[in-house]
Amino acid sequence: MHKAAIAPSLMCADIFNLRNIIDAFEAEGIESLHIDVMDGQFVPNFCLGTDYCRRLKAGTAIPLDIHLMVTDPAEKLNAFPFGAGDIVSVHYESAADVRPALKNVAGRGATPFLAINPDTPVETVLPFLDLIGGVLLMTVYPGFAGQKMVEGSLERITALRTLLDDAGRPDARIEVDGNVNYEKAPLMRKAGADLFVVGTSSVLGPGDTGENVRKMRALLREATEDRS
Ligand code: S6P
Ligand code: MG
Repeated sequence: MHKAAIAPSLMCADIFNLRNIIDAFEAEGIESLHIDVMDGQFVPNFCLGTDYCRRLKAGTAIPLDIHLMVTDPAEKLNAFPFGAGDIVSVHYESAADVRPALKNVAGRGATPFLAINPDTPVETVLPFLDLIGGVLLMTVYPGFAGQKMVEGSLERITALRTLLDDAGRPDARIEVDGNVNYEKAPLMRKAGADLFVVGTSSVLGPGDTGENVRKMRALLREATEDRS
């Protein structure tokens, strides 16, 4: 079992206070910064981009967790700065064949994850297991922060964990994204999630960012003890 890791979603961070927020994440040992990239085509919204990632790379050593919600990611990947230590997620639904994009990510030393939408069966990941370090399981429909978790998401995490273990990939991580609040995160952990994207529902919601991270860590620690 992997250590539970936290990836705050920076689309939810107040841009006028971003430096202080990143400082708090550094102080709390945050494992990665989740960057939502949207092209207005794969999802009906536009979001963070290449220059934003570049500025982050220059301003912090925290690795990036780039979540590409763009059509035909293989053609767009080269515009993004990433490398060893970073994770890049490519949506299964974003191209006829996402293998070239996953290979591009691995070729540049980063860890490719396959992202799947709430309606995509978890079995879809099986043919990609030779290429990926983990699966980004969407627990909301991609495009917007502040949504409610899609029903059945906890069962999907359990099913995916079993599938990965049975396929000989207990090392493959499960990342959950969407409505990861203080109540659901422990349940997601018990179901088998390892990497938690946190936004308006928890760490980047009301309250002190550092305290919020510590609260989330304590809950995940407790859930991990129950799971093992
Ligand atoms: C949604 C995006 C997510 C959100 C995150 C927000 O398309 O991929 O990463 O930013 O889910 O968190 P919350 O707590 O507002 O759902
Ligand atoms: Mg995301």
